[in-house]
Amino acid sequence: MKRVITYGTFDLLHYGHINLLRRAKALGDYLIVALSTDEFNLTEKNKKCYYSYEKRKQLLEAIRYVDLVIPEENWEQKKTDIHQYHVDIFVMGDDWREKFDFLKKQCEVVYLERTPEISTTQIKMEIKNGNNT
Ligand code: C2G
Repeated sequence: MKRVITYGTFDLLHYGHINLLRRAKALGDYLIVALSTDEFNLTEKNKKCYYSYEKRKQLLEAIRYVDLVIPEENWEQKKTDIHQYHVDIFVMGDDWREKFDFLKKQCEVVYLERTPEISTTQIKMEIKNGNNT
């Protein structure tokens, strides 16, 4: 069984996230999503989430591509996660290209092309401006 892991906030879940999760799962048989906690988002990523960790976790667990959701509490846990969960492939969107190449010693590292023209920030802005696509 090939095990894949990816990390993120996944706030205001959108089709860019789904595209990423679908392609990540297609690389293996079991997909783990390490979901950024509210505290990690606030203190380390300067992100105030619209949905709480529990609600974001509930949404991710409802996605057919996702097999397990674990908390992402700090930047340093990736090496331990890869070991603890016997991960074969680490996947991130290519906005993170090269940032996690240090993990290549432990597993395959794959950067997938981001879906253009959609982001949580953009959704928030369009709602604020009253635009609907
Ligand atoms: N993503 C994408 N296309 C988009 C938006 C996001 O492919 N239009 C991908 C990102 O590249 C990332 C994943 O979806 O791989 C989750 O995106 P975010 O929730 O924005 O995650 P991020 O804030 O980048 O957190 O330790 C790593 C961090 O937790 C990543």
